[in-house]
This record gives sequence, C-alpha cells and structure tokens, in this order.
Amino acid sequence: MTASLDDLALIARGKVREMYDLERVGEEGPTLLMVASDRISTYDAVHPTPIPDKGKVLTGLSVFWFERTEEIVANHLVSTVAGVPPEVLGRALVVRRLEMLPVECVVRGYITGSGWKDYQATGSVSGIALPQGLRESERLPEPIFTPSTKADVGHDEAIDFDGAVELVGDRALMERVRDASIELYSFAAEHAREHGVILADTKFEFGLDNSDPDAAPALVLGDEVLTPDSSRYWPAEGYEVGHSQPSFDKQYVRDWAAASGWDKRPPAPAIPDDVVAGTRGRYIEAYELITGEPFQQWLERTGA
Ligand code: Q0Z
Repeated sequence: MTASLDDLALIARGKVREMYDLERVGEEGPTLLMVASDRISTYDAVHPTPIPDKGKVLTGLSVFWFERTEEIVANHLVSTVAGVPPEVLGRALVVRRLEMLPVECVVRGYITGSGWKDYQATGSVSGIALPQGLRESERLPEPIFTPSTKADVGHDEAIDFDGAVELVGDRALMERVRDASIELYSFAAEHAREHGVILADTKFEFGLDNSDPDAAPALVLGDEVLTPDSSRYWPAEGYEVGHSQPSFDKQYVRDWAAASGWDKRPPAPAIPDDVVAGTRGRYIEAYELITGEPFQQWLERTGA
C-alpha cells in the first residue's frame, strides 16, 4: 500500500523541491521520497507562477542519467513508481537514504558564471590555474573540479580541493568523488553535444550508504543529476565565445523579467501565460533532445 503525500514527514524543503521520509525500510535500508515541483526560480527568487510539467521533466532527466551512469558510480535511485504516492507520480523518486558529504561537487567544462568572475580576478578557479587569455564562455582545455561549501542560507562558497578534503575528512574518498564527478560530466557533456546541447557545467552531490553494518560505507551519487536546475545547458546553435550564453530552459523568463523592469530582488513577479508556455516547451524540448524519446513516454512509464 502506497502512502499519500499528506501522511509523510517533510524532512527538507528547497526552493523548488521537497524531501519526505518514507517509513518503509526495504531491502536497501531506509528510503526517502524526493519530489520535484513545477516552481521556477530566476536570479535566486522563486516566481509565484508554476511551469506545468517542469517537475516531471527534471525527474525524467535525472532518471535518464542515473540509468546511464551506473557503471561510473552507484546512485541512490530505488524506484520511479513503487512507493511513489499517486499525486506525485512522474515527479518523485524513491531514493536510498545516504549520509551526504558536506560539499557541492561542481564540474566546469566552460568558463562562465562565478568561474568566469574568479578567473578574471585571479587567473584561477578553486585553486586551479587556467591558461591566460580565456574569453567568456570558452571551452576549457579539460573539465575542472571546483567544489563549494553547502550553505544553509545564501550562496555556496568556492573552496579548493584541499578545502573539500578538510570538510570531508578523507583525502582518498575526496579523490574518488573528484574523479567520479569529472567522469560523469565528461560522459554527459559528450552525449549532450551529440544531441545539439552544450553542458557548460554541473553540480553533483554524493553520500555514503551505511545501510550494511558489515560492509564498508559505499560512495553513492545522490540528489538530482544533470538536470537544467543543477546544470547550465546551452543551445549549441548560436554558441559563441566572448559573451554570456542564453540558458536553454530559463532564457524566456529572464528576457521577459529584464524587459519588465523587475529589479531582480524578491518577491519575483508572476510570469505571463505566453512566457510560461514558451518555457514549458523549452523544458520538454530539452527532455526530448537529451533522451531521444517523446516526453509522453516518461509520463506513460510512470503512470503520471
Ligand atoms: C538531499 C534536498 C530536496 C531539499 C538531503 N539520498 C539522500 N539521503 C539523504 N539526504 C539527501 C539525499 Cl538525496 C538529501 N538534499 C537536498 C533535496 C529538497 C533538499 F529534494 N538534502
């Protein structure tokens, strides 16, 4: 018997997602329910207007990547249907409960965002010296691992690799996390590029599975993976170095917000219907380009 969402204990709430405790302890130990909403944020503020199907697109994309990266590293996905309350089918996952590592594992293949700011100021990012003369949005000679702290409120703070080792308390483990992060990014960026999309950078979160008291804790990939909310995806068409690139998914909202005169401080304004529709179309287009299947198939597979 599957519980209703109302019967579950909310254990964490993000800007656009919720995490619930699933009482049921199965074969794989304690589990959680990770629920993606249709909420959208721009400039760190959540708009009052949802984007229909956004939560389902992001959940389907996470599953696509979890299923294709199991050989690189184990992940926390347990089920997309069994144990998922009917009202959140298609936008929720049953996941193994992990002991999360206290670092955000950012990998960058292109120089943009805070990495571009740091590079302009210092010539390096997270303690990694980069070639001189890079231009904004340029592809890096190789992907770099640029960890950050997990701030409860406000912005994550960039740290170097030794800072991440200190937070995690285990250098050998942190080396495995870095190597897995770079392999995951490289795999996904190559796949995306073959489908007309540039994966500029992304963020992973790892944890340890302690559910077997007789085994060593296993390193497991958690959270959402390689979604437009945890990554920068750019359309390959029109990509050009020397300036910032439009976001694959959020550019309609950002362009509208800029023209609306909103000063980018909370509260974020309601989004007009045509911008909602265009943005929903971009999310579905991203799903279909990256996975190569109609979004409808995700809805059907999950009974959404
Ligand atoms: C993920 C987050 C969300 C708010 C905790 N497998 C796991 N085991 C233990 N903890 C987590 C996970 Cl994924 C975990 N977050 C981030 C997700 C809503 C915060 F859906 N926090």
